[in-house]
Amino acid sequence: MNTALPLRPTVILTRGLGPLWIAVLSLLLAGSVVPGRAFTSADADALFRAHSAAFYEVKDGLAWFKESTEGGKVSFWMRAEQMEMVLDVYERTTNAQPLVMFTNLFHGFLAEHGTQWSRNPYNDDILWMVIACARAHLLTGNPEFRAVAKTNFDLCYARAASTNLGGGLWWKTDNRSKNACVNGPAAIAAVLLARATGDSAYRDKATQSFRWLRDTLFNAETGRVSDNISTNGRVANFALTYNQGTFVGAANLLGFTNEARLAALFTMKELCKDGYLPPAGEKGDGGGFNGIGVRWIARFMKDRGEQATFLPWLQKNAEAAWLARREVDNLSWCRWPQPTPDDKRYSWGCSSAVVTLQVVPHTEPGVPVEAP
Ligand code: 7K2
Repeated sequence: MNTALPLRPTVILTRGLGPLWIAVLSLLLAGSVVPGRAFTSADADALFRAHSAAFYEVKDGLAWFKESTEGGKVSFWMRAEQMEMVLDVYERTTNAQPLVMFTNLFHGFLAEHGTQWSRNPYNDDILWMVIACARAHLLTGNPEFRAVAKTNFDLCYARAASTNLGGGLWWKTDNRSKNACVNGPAAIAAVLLARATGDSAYRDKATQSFRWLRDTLFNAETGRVSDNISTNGRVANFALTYNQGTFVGAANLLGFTNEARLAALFTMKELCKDGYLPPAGEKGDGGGFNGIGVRWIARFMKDRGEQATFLPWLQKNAEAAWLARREVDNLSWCRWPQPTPDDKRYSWGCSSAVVTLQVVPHTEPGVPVEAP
């Protein structure tokens, strides 16, 4: 046997023991392992297909997402983030279909909001859509996506960046608070734009936004990312999975690996119950928070080889999201492991499960996932 190979604790424990003792020990340890847990890439396909069938609408090459199974249209930022969900599908599959959908959604978005989004007072809204477009450009090379990403990042940064409170970007144009949901996304958007344009000034802006966020809203002992700071200096210290996620994403892209790990650990250990991500309200902004969190934590895990710490936890959530789907149309809501009820569902609330199944590596067939 090659003793240089890393051994699982159970292997170390059972070395040199007779078969009977191994059987007894395995029985004792069985409590920490849930047998048969699995989800496959076909399951990831199925959840996306279900979401598209329920919510994706297209007319004359212009697409949008319905707000709910009963109709309507999702808001600006939920639309941007569900476009990111479509890119997650493309990154996993490299199929042409999600790219066609993204392009239709992009043209649908511009048809409604134009190519300059300064009418929207929320800086975070603009930055989410900048991230979606910059990602799409990096995946396809399409200059149309890069052009709007650049124009809108520039106009947003110009109005949002200020030296008040030590730097960072304002949340809204009324300049009353600086929030994690702007500064994490700004750092991510700027790194992607630096890559897309070759202009290193974007990378400097990314580092500045991230450093301000870290120094102002991040607790370096616990990994908590507090939500925002007001002009009077008061910090609202509630932590949400999407803010943890964009912090992890920005830290990872900029090489702040320790900070990324701490914020990811906080999400896993402090925001989860029994390892499950917090159940979100479906109607408001929260429905897609866990999808955003998982997207960036999974990316960090893969980039930095942190699977030993995070993969069992992420897979536990992915499997729960899959198993929570309802029979009638395969939609899965954002409150797994509870099963998805049969009544009205929201597209944004059903996006977290779709994203999670795309970005978390699927389990090996037949190999159980260990409980975190
Ligand atoms: O208070 C901010 C943010 O700091 C906080 O994390 C979330 C919690 O709420 C708002 S951000 C939500 C807004 C995003 N832009 C568009 C608006 O429609 C939306 O309310 O949910």
